[in-house]
Amino acid sequence: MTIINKFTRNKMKSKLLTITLLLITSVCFSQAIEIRYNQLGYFNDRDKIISITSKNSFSPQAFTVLDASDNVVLSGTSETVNYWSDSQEYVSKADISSINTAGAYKFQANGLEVLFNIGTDIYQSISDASLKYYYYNRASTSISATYGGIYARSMGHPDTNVRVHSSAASSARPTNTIISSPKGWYDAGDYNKYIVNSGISTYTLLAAYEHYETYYQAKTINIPETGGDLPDLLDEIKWNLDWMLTMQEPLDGGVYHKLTGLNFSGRIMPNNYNATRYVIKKSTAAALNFAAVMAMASRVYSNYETELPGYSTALINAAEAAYAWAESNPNVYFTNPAGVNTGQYGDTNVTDEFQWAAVELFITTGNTNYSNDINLLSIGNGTPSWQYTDPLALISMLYHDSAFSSSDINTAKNIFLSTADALKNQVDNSAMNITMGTSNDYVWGSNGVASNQVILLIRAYEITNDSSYLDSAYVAMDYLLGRNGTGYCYVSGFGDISPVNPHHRISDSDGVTAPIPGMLCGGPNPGRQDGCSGYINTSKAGSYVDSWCSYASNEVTINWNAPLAYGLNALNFYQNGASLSVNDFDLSDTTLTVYPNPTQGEFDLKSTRKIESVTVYNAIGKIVHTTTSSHIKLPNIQDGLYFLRVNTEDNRTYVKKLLKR
Ligand code: G3I
Ligand code: 9MR
Repeated sequence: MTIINKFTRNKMKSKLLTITLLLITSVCFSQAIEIRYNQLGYFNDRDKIISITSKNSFSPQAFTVLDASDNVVLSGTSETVNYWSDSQEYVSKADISSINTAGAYKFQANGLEVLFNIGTDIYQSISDASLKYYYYNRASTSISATYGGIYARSMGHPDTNVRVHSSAASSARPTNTIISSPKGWYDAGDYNKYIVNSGISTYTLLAAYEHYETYYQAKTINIPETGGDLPDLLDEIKWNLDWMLTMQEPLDGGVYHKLTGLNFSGRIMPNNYNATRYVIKKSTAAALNFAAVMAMASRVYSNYETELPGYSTALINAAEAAYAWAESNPNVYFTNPAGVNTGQYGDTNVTDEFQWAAVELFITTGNTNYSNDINLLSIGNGTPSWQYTDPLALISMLYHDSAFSSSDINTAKNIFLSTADALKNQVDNSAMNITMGTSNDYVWGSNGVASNQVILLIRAYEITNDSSYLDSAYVAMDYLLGRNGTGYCYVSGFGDISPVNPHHRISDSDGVTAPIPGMLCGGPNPGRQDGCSGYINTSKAGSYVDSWCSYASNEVTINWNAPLAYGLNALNFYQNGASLSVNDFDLSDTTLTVYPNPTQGEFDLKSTRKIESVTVYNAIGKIVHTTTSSHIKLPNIQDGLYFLRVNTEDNRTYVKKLLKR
């Protein structure tokens, strides 16, 4: 009896132990599984991927998607589990692309639930915020509550009293000469201004404008210049161009590498920073970045000669002088002079900067001196960065293809597409379905890499018309917004979990709990050069920590936000009016007239050709009306800018601007 009792007790004990173990295992197991998703949501009629991840291998998971009324709209099982070495995790894909009705949804798997949206406007406010960041990062101005809300602050750095550092001295400007070098954007979390990094950042924003002009003509971001003569984005870019222009020494055309104090400042607001600031040493890289950006800006602002008389000419003159300086000083590589400890942005290979500047100068001037300097064989593929600008040359060439011979364009296309193809393949076939990981992508500022890869896919779509590139670009953007190795949406103020302690001095010291929204943090960086504690893990895609301490993974900069802004706005544009491509515009056509224009809603089209159909688009490219009549009544459309696409019987297409007010 005793034995039986003992036996029974032991049996019960072991049963209890088994149940406990099972429970522990299942709890651990369920906790070990995570759902990684685009926390901003998914677009109607685009691919929608949710990734189920775990440190341990697991079986494909049953999942359910419910709508806002808890009706099951989709249930299924996730796909084959694959190992993703970059985050040292196992991943299984849940494809929910078949849901195409806008609304709020729940995704459930393994006892977990996440909420997400589907719609057409999911990137509306984040795309605005990604641009507004530049306003918040302006030097030499206060931010008023009208434009900055709770982020209003006093003016920092007038920069009207800047000294020429001994490393930058010339006979015309000896050491300690005082020059004025106001405006510009602070580079990042620090308060310094660096020409090289301004180069790619300003290029990327100018490219966004050049490639999607109609979209940006209508985009307002509530800055002091809003409502003025220029589109907001061009006003914002001009704030930085005006500063860059002051960095050129007028006599010789050389360009100072940076404007900084001798050291990084403490954790203070910009108006409390009183250290002397210097322009420091000219460099070839600075001259060439400057030349490329000024040349490009000259052609973009040439459309605003009435509003800014002489500006475009001043820009191209500055570009040519800087290029000439670089040709005479081809290998002045920048390193910090003794006693200067701010960011270096050093580069000992400027072949790519030369090519980029030559391309931009040739496109703008048509001068064969510049095309003679273009050597396509020296231009490489890959993802652009502040240090590697060949891809920028390719992007500009391929956009302005008519300026080049068809054989050069073919060569450029092949180089460019070799990268885009690798990225597309990575989206299709990597365990996580993202672009990252084809080369050394997890560097300081890896989120800048991921954002630039989205641009490459978008441009590949534009130059080939192959929509599979665009499809990949939409999926690739998920990485920055939550479907990644950490589960963070890396843009401050957006998503369910996003950086709250970015290495951004203003956000750190302004007394407002929430960081300035719309800032993309640097992202995973296994180099972990800041030595901070708290990194999520040490894997390539997991080396991230949301702490002030971590300038190597959690700083924000103008060169990472620019490709984010380009990508978000471009994807927004394609979603809401893909058929309106800027290449379609012929605003100069005079055989077609629209009157009255501005209109109150009723207007006529007159043409020497027979009009077959008319499509009316709003400013973001969304169709608001189609008709075959040339007398159009739209009294109920909102005031603002519209575009009319007019097809004539002889198969011509014209696009006209229309202002309703
Ligand atoms: O050039 C080498 C390359 O040859 C080598 O293969 C590779 C191996 O990792 O390293 C390359 O150098 C890296 C360099 O960036 C160029 O990519 C360094 O390791 C890396 O530490 C360096 O990081 C830069 C960082 O400053 C430190 O200099 C970042 O790209 C750059 O974005 C960052 O910029 C700072 C500014 O200095 C100051 N303002 C804030 C800004 C953002 O944190
Ligand atoms: O704050 C600085 C950041 O903007 C730079 O990107 C980073 C790397 O150059 O350096 C940061 O400053 C740190 C300095 O290098 C070392 N001491 C701590 C500083 C941050 O608090």
